[in-house]
Amino acid sequence: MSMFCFQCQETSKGTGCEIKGVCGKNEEVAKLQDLLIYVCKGISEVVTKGKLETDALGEVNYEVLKSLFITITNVNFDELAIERQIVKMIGLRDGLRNKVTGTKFGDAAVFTVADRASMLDKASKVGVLATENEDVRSLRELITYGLKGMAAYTHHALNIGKENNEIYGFVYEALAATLDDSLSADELVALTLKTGQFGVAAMALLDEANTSKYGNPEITNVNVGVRSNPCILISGHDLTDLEQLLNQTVGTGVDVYTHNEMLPAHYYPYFKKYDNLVGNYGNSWWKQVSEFETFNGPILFTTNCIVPPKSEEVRGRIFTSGASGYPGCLHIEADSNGKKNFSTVIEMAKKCPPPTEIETGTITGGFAHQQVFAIADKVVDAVKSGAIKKFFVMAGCDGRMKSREYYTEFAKKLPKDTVILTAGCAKYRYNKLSLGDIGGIPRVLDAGQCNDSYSLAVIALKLKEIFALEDVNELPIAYNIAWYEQKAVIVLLALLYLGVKNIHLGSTLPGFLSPNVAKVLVETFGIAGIGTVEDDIKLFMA
Ligand code: SF4
Ligand code: SF3
Repeated sequence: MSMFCFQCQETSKGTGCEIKGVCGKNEEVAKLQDLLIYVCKGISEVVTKGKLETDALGEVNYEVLKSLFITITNVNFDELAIERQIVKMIGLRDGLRNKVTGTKFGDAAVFTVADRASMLDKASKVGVLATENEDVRSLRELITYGLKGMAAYTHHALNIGKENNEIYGFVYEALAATLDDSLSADELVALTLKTGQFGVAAMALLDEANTSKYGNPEITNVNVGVRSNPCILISGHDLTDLEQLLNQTVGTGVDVYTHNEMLPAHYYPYFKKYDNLVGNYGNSWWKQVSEFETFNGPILFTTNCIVPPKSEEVRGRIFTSGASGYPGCLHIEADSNGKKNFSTVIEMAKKCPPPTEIETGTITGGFAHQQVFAIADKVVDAVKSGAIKKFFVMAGCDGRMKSREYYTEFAKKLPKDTVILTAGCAKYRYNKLSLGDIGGIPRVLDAGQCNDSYSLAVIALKLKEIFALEDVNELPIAYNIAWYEQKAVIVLLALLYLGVKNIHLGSTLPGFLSPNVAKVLVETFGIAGIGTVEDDIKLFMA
């Protein structure tokens, strides 16, 4: 076995990628990512044992978040960038460790590597399989993947200038705990739930950051057709990159289109002032293989999901920023003030043909908490009158597996008196269907990006209050969630922490859940997989 990774839903055979990632990640990248996680654990050990105050750790906080983010599925395939990050993190770790005296540290806090070869050698000893007990391994990875998702959201909030030191403190505490052999399985289960608690805090922080800067999302029809100007496609989740790109393209004659998880940017009042923010091009991430060919212009990835480009022509048009990276693609670094210079992207756009139209029409979204509260009376009346029988939370991720067709079928076959609440790229499986509305309330309410699943939780808690219920599980809301990468893991843990039971998770259950850990999730939280569309609808509607 040359590598081992089982962090995402598409892991090979449902058990683990061992030669090359289904995502395209090669052995070197996989191993370097393992080592990057290990050095973050070492830093966490130094911070926790040394009782270092997180509010004095500015750069370290930022780089730990970025390192975790780099290792999320489809974020960064660039060996050199990851190698450089490892070197940087070892330097930061050693700097911190030198401040702590009289404490004995474990290997993660002290190991050294001289070059790429020694990094790869070290990585093969500290990856996922270094933990022999499969239940402990499963819990450690579940926590680590939750932390990766949390780090991504916290990183976005930090880019907007919002921080929460308690989140940093928890990240260090939890990462350090994954090295601690004295912890029992029960203690790790408790830490898993605590990860969910901080997941809620991270999503709330990002929600506050986004809405305080860009306003509250509002009902919006987003154009999916094209204009005839040269153009740039921006993908991923980072709204600050979009803001900077729009400011730099104003008046240049270059149009900007959103892609995949950047679609919800259109819902924010702030972005409506840009005439050259034209619409959304294409569908969810995995369709980029053909859609980037017809887009014709440069593509900027601010985060996941990157699919390795098939042609040199397309690769030459891809740019990355933030935690993302791809070998041979220009990475746009921020300066010390967080400013990014996108002039190379804009100049390339001017020389490219306009996009080829692949569809026309609009998609509707913008149903984050504030917008839903604004129509709350209507929603509550519809529930009371029986016009709406049930809500289905179908948030999460999309993926390329055939089994994902389930979600399109499910949406199509749901009874007409039901409403889908969605967030994340999972929505592309049904957001272009004509599912109609119930008394003016669209049957698909899109809150936004995957982190905006937070809005769906806020809405559920508000409904619980309005209907004066004891328990959030008494609401007519069913949860049929699609997961793919680690942000969906933190969303899931957050929902569990909020007390949501009987979540169905698909299209397959995580390969990193050992039979015993899966049993705990089933028995304690009623977690289940998916079945056939007909059976599941019957079950949910019962
Ligand atoms: Fe495999 Fe997913 Fe890991 Fe990629 S991220 S190597 S597809 S488990
Ligand atoms: Fe999608 Fe990659 Fe998860 Fe933010 S962008 S939800 S998969």
